[in-house]
Amino acid sequence: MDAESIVGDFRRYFSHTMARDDASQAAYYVYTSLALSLRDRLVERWKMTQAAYEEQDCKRTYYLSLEFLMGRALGNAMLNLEVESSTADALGKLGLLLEEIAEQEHDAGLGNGGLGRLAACFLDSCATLQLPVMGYGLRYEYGMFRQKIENGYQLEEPDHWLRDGNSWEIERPELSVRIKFGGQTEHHLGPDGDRRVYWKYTQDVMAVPYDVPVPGYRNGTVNTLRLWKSAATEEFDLGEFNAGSYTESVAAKNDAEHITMVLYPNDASENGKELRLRQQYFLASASLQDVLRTWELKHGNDFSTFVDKNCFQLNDTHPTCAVPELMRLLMDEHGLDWDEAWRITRRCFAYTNHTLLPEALERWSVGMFGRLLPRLLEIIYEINARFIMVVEQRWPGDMERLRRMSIIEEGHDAKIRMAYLAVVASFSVNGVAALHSRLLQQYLLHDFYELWPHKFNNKTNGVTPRRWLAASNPALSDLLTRTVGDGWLSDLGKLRALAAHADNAKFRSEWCVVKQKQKLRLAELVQRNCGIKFDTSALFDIQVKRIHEYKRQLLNVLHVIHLYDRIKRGDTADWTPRCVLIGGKAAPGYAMAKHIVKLVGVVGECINKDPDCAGLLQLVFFPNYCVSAMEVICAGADLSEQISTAGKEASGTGNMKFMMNGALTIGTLDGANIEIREEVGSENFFLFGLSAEEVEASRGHYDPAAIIAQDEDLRRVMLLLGNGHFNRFEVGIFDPIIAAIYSPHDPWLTAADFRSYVDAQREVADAYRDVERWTRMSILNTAASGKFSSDRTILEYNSDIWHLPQLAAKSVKHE
Ligand code: 26Q
Repeated sequence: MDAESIVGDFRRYFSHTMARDDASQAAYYVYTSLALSLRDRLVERWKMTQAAYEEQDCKRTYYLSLEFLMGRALGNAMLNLEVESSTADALGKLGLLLEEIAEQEHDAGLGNGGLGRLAACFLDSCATLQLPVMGYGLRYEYGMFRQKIENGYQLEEPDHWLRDGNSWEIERPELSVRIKFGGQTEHHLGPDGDRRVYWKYTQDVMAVPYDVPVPGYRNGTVNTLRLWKSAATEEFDLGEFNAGSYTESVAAKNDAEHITMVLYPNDASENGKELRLRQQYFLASASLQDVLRTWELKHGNDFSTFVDKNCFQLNDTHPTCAVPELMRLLMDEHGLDWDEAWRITRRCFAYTNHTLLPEALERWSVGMFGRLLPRLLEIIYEINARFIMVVEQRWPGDMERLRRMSIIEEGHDAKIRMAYLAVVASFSVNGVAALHSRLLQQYLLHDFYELWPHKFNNKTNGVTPRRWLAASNPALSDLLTRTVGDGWLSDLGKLRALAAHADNAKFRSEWCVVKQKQKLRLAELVQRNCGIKFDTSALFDIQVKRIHEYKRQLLNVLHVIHLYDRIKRGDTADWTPRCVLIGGKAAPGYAMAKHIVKLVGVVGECINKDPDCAGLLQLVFFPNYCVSAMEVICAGADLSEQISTAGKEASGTGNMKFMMNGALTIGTLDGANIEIREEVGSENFFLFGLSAEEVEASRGHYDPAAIIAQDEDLRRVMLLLGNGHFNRFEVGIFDPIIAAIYSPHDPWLTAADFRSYVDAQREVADAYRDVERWTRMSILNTAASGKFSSDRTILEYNSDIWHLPQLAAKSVKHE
């Protein structure tokens, strides 16, 4: 672990494995050599950890997710191995800058946003808490697209992140499994009278696992993320096809390899694509076969203790094919009867819901599902038939309720309701923030809550302070350690002790120095990526997240236009200079989201080149927002925009990253904002907007035209938008946006919250001008952020749902 030995390995990898010399110091090879040197050090701990789990034969949880948004691994590995500063020094002596080397790594962008990043934070916490948890996901060849901006519009570019290789993964072809698609089922009566089902004439695909190490924080534990890649089976190359269909057979090989080719870049809806269902089943089947294969090695066909040793956490409904797949494997492959298989299944699965938006709920067409997965459809029908009997018993004769609760939505094109299937098959159902969990129980899943109240629980999200504080903000971390001592990084509640220092002027000035330093870093990033020089003495006002109407980037822009209007009117007494940064990706098929990106661009262009705005206001769209960008952004933010329509954002997790780094939040009573405000106190949070209940109550009598007519500021903003002030040469491009704001059916109530948003922003501006007050509030935000460590979240998952032992890997070493 000493720097000399790491650098020694590094030199050997560079000169021998990479076969480079000093003349070809292509930065990427330097990075790869360092990554391999560190990986070697993880591998030893990895083997130890797995041996410990094996030896203890402990219960394990499998986190099934279509997305793991891991970002970069190098900095994280160095932090966790505690070799960062010594290695940086040793490399420095070779004339190499660690920061520059680390920049070479491609983000592992295997996720859309919140749900995928949550999975990554959870893995980090599980390893740090020494919990035997393994992630199962897909090894997409192309991760989340790279966002380019051309003429203000988003262009998607494929992100071939594996092109230069991935030093962190280890291929395990010997653990490949076979996945079936298509074909048909045959039901046979065996000699002893029991029914056996055979799924035949299938087109099979191989699943090849790639393991990625997940190191815990300085504790010797290394857990595993296992990612599956699809590959053609041998048959495609050999027999089966006669000479004449050679090309077809090669094409079919291609089909197989397409399954894990690309991540679907939608963070809601765009339902019903067959390839997406293939991906979901591929993940579910490969992962379950993997678990059952290891089970068989030890226990043969004895499944009597299976539920005591295995738990599957479903990250939303995306991997819910695992439910009927486990039933199939237990019955058709292992000979269990229905009741035994069902008893096991419903005690192994736990389901996390991440959305209340009806358009984001997964429903698969029965027809398509049956063609692709005929055996699974039979099983789902049987699960539903038996479930319907339970409902019938609880509410005799209540046909309306039967229809409402059925897993199969009947109709001209019948659909499978995946959320209902997940609820029926799980022993635990959780939302991701207190409000969200309550709304699930009261509305979306109310019938199920009445039937099985004991299944329902809340697990408020969290984020890992290792990445989102220690790695992203070393200057702040140093100050925190100097102030509250060691130990806060694995027990974030310890940050509470900071509060006592908020009244200390010297401490506040140290705090400001750190923030200023991080704002400079962010300003440099903005300059590099956007060509605009931010004024680092201004308020850094930031909204980065997927572009979606419910997140209301539009409301943010309306406020910026209002500020611009004030400047143009000369209403600038007591002005607080502001730099507004908006970033995020739009789903490629989401036209309105793409209009919003364009709007940010043109309004920004108008403001940034207007001399009247100089020193007062800037607005920039940040292209290609991603994990590694957020590491710089969250450290440099003053103000965090969390302004979704109340009741729509399940939790949010960016809000937590900003808070930890000392940003103040302007936000609605939505998702985890409510808990953030509770923790920090209402006086340290800028609240505005309707509550979730008020949002619901407004349905049917929302009149935006009247609101706009009565609010002089909003009327002027809409005038600027409507008269083409920002789009002189592209007439009409914002008509859809204007129409949406004016629509009495606007589900996001943008106009309704404008006044209270602008008023809250006024309070923000006033507070920021009072440096001492602002700094106090900033310190108190970091001090109160302990609850939002994913360590707390994971400890709750473990004590309420998983019940895993915490295994100290190191102790095994000494035995
Ligand atoms: C569904 C069908 C077909 C293709 C894609 C999808 C799909 C993919 C990703 C649907 C949804 C997602 C991602 C959802 C998501 O990120 N939700 C967010 O989850 C966070 C973690 O719990 C919350 O903090 C956010 O509030 C929630 O929006």
